Amino acid sequence: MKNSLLILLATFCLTPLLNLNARNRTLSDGWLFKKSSEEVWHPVTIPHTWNSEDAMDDIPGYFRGEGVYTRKLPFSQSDSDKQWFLRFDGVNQVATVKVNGLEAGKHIGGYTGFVVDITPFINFGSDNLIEVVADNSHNLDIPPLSADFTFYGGIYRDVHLIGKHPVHISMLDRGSEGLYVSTPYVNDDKADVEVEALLNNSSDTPRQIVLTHSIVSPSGEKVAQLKGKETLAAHIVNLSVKMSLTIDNPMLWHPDTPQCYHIHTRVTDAKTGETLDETVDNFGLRYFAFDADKGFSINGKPMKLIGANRHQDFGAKGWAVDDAVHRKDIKMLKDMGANYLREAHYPHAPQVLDLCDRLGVMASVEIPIVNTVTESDAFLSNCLHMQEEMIKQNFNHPSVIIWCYMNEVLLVPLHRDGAPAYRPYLDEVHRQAQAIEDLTRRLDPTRYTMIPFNNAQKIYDDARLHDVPMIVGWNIYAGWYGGEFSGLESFLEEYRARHPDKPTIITEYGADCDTRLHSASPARFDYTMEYADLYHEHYLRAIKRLDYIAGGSVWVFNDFPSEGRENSMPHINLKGLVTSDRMPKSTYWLYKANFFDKSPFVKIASSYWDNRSALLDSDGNAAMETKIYSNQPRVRLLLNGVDLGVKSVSDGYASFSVPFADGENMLVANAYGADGSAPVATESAVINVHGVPAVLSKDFTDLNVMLGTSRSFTDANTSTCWIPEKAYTPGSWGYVGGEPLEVKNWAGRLPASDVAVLRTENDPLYQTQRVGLDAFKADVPAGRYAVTLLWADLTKAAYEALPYYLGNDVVHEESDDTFCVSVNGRVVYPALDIRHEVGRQTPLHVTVGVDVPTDGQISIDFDPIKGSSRLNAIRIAKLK
Ligand code: GCB
Repeated sequence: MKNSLLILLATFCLTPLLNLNARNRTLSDGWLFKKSSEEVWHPVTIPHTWNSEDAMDDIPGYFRGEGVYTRKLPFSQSDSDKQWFLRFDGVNQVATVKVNGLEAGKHIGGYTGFVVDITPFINFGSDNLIEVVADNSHNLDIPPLSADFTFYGGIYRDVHLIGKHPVHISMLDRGSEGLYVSTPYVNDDKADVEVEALLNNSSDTPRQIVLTHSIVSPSGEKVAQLKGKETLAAHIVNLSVKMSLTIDNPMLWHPDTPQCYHIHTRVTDAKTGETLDETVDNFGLRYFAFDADKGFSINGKPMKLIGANRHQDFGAKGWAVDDAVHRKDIKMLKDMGANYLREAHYPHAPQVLDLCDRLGVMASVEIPIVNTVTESDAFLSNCLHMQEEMIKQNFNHPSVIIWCYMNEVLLVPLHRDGAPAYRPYLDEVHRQAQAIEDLTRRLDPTRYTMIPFNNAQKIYDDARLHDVPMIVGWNIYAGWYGGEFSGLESFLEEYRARHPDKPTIITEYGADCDTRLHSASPARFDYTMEYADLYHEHYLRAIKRLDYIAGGSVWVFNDFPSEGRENSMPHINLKGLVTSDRMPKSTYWLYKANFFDKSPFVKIASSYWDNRSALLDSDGNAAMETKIYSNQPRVRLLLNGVDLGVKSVSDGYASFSVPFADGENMLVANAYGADGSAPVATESAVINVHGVPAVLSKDFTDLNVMLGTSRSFTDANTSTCWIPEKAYTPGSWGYVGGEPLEVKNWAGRLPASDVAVLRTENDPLYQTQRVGLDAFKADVPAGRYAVTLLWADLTKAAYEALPYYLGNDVVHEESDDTFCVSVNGRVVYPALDIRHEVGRQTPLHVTVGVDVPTDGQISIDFDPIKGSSRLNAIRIAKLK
């Protein structure tokens, strides 16, 4: 380490940028790929993953092993005067890079970038063969060992080819840019800034250079030029050159004013003035603090951190997404009014934090230690390596305020409380945490550190983990995995009584919801939008109210793939504020109504649900509770031109009972300011309601009913909306006898089974059942009908406990129920045993034609032969 000889502070003229980085280009095309065990190569484009299909199919598991990528890369003779690097932004999870058959570099860890110097392996004047062997196998020495997300394999982020003059700003410090700007002291009046550059000279001769940092303020004013002369010895790597300056009256970075200073660093030849290398970067000046009583403050003012966790996938692409996805997400988060992002559970693509800097989103970034650790030095050493890469690669981002590690690390302790190895295991976790903490504080004393715990106070106390990080994060799911919403507050109170001095964030909270499922009587684990709305309304109120909570990050911004999950949409964790292809759910609008303050905003809840079906009441309407979200104090709702009144908005919403008519409905929501009668924001939605009368008239077309449930479900492909069951009464329709299928987990009864149903996308249609019913009857006008009966056996062969998926310990009772099914006296199945007919978890459909010559009844009768009768759903369509 060496300080610069000469530091020159001056105003200066910014020379036009030579942009030597033009030699920096991505290598996305021209790659061939095959799994190691395969013979045939396939052309692919980077970003790429080999798991986009098998992570979503019906076959449990996905390929975790080795894949090989190759590509030709020509270099001319004239290229030989440069040093050549490949930069990989992310390869999951071990990568071996070969050039012309020789190993040029190896990297462990799927979420941080790395750089390989390929110069010594290049044949200049010819084609070269680049080969990357990627391996996403489970590896006890590499985190994550287990987690609730799919570990997609492959080169799933960009690859860059970079050519540099032999004298250059280093690329060889843990994948960083070789330039670290830190801001050890900032207040409203002045900011101390330290700049460290790492320099390399790969040539055989020493070189005299001038290192210049030109700093420009956010408003474009030249602030300073730092200059130093250096002699770079031959073959020197990572020579550290530090300079510092003080900026008076700094323009502070803040989520509302995300203004960055700009630094242009140049290495020039001391004699000729030739530019040998240069780079540009941003940094920001801000000061912030976490306090155990007062929460978070930035630039001296309190601010609640409000935002979400994010995973890095999109729709069917898995992790192999391009830039646009990252940009869209951060933009959507900011537009929701959020000021905070937790990159979960690993560092995301570099573009994410660039955008956080520019849009004003504060971030915490973490390495992927999740659920458990391996008690080995090899594991710890990989963790330390990752933490160092993460910090160095993201060092200059003003958006980063927290370095994080070890998510819920005691969720799956390798040894149970009371076992002899329990205490040594906790000591080992503590040792590893302390080592990562010490490294973090040494590398970056300007930011906070955090460990997110799962809600099990005792084990974290036993492990003394509270003592290690500067902030404790709590992942709390009271009211989802079990208990009541109010469990949130009682949990936090208990914790605060034990650890009154620890700054705290709610790092996770959320409830799964499937935009296809709705209910007028929402319940825990029904996956309906309405239950998630209630959950978030409660949590949001608490987070706003509790001053000592620094903030909260919703689990999770986007629905994301988790291969082992089974629920209403298998392989997907559905707790997103937006779907996996980024359609906002109503919870997204709830947050926007509470936190977005740039312009007046109003939104009708679930307006995407524009094809509904519902039972008509005696007035011929289908009344549905409808929330209107707004950041304004009052909202008015009009239905088909009729004024439903003005209501005050509280905590971001007002609720209306809307008497939807059968057919097309026009909803118009107007938002008003505190005074004034003209709306300041308006939104309209057309909602088609397929009204189902209690008494089926000759105009009726079809009746689609799910049994054993109060949910309604829309088939996304056909827009058919299935409504909940009701009991039969003479003149009407419905079931006779029976009970909803009883599904239980450790926390009590669940409203639906979460067994994945194979060969269908419409799992919810089959995941509820009426057991022991005698009949389903419909009194119908004369005509010809098609009656379709739908079943699936909801027992499961074997289940593997997923630690993070606490709903998955459902008791699946084996049944070999056998029953006779007849329609209007005609036997359809003399002895139906669903599982023997089609297998477990598999849909069974049968459609029966029924002629009703005069007004009468369709009666589907069930006679048990062994055990109980069952029915999952029924469709009665009038054909003639
Ligand atoms: C958690 C984990 C996260 C899971 C989430 C869930 O506590 O940290 O990885 O995805 O719960 O949805 O269960």
